[in-house]
Amino acid sequence: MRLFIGNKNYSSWSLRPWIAMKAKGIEFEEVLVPFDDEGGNPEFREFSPSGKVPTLVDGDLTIWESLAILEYLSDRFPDKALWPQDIAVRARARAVANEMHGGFGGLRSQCPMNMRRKVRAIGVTGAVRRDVARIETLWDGCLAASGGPFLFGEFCNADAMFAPVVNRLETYALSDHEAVAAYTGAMKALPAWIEWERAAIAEPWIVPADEA
Ligand SMILES: N[C@@H](CCC(=O)N[C@@H](CS)C(=O)NCC(=O)O)C(=O)O
Repeated sequence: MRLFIGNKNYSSWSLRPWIAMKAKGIEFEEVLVPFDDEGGNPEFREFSPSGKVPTLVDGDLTIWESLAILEYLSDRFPDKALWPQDIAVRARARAVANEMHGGFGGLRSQCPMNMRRKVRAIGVTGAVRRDVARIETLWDGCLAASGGPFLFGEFCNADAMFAPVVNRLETYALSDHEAVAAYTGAMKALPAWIEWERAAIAEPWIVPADEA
């Protein structure tokens, strides 16, 4: 299996399936194709029907869209518990993963993931503040119900979807909620997170549009 990803410093969508596969011990070959301009990279079209990363290639099958990749991995590796076992808990995990995939536009557009950026607050709009408040409520509720350390207990696809948000809330100093601190600690202690962050910091590429 090959996972095509973009710059580790900036490509939040790429981080999602990458961290899920690493955290769950799924073997894959990583193919990093960096963004060469603000509009992405025309080379992405060579392996991705949408022209975007991440894209997973498994034999003859090509899957794009981060959440579809995570769903495929769950089907392909049922023993890896990429979604919670219990049907009701799994439904909630899917709801929060979908909420992340389709929402939080204010936070996503104004506070790009940037693994190498030093912690520093920036002026943000009400849209970002509303996104952060919703994330605090969501993480707090999930952690209280599951007992942590991840949203539904053990790391699952919902955590993969929120992994880049951990960086955003921290690097732009957006929250001092205790649930955010606890979840950030759990995420950043994952060997997979540490491996990604280390590689991201060592990258040479700067994308000015993502340097908020
Ligand atoms: N909805 C897609 C979003 C993918 C996406 O926007 N990826 C960015 C990199 S993080 C990209 O490939 N941008 C290049 C472009 O838009 O041309 C997913 O969930 O995978």
